[in-house]
Amino acid sequence: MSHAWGYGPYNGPETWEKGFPVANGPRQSPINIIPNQALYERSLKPLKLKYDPSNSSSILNNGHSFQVDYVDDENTSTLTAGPISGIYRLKQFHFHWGASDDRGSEHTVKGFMFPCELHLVHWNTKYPSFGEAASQPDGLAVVGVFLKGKQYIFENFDPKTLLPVSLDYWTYDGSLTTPPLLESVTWIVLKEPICVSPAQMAQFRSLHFNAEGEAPCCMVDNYRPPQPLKGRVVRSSFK
Ligand code: 1SD
Ligand code: ZN
Repeated sequence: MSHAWGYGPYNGPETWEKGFPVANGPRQSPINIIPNQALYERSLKPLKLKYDPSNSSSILNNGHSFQVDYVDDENTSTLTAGPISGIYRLKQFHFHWGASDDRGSEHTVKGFMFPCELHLVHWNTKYPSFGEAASQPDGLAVVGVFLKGKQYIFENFDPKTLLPVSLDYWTYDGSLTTPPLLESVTWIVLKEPICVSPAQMAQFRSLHFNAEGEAPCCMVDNYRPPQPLKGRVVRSSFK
């Protein structure tokens, strides 16, 4: 394996606590969302997403997922309002998915797993860089979008095309879902899934975890299962 941590039997989520004790911390992600236990809060504002497609810079297989990176030296692609204050800049987006359609999302809704989950990762510009923001309690904001089968294809790199019609969301204080599992994320999970075709899911599953020259190992099941809520409240922007 080219990475110490991964999603296999010997380096998967159950083993991460050895290298990263915060795996058992008070605000870990993902979680199971139980809609009728979420607290509707009228004061939760609509999300404002402003994305400039010309900021996308590269697409890569990072060994855990595939990821599209954005240039983030100016406030050109940003997330504001919603549950956060200040300006958060888009850094990258990536996906988590299963080997088959019955699993793959990290967040679950009433125990239901979607085949795939998109994460749009933003950092708080009150800190000097993504790296510094990533260890602050209000450093990151990740928008999670569920993907379900089986209707149409999205082909544009404009992240806005990856969003559903409704921006109704659940929000809670959580963490990165991969090591180092830092507890720095305001999670914003959209209620409405977007649709993806079986052909496109097949393309995700045809990616490889391994580096060139290593034994081929399909990139599937790259999700962390839900973690204990530990008294946290999930709030919703909708009734
Ligand atoms: O899994 C990603 C990881 O690849 C990296 O993007 C990190 C941010 O530095 O975020 C996690 S996640 O919590 O967005 N899944
Ligand atoms: Zn993620």
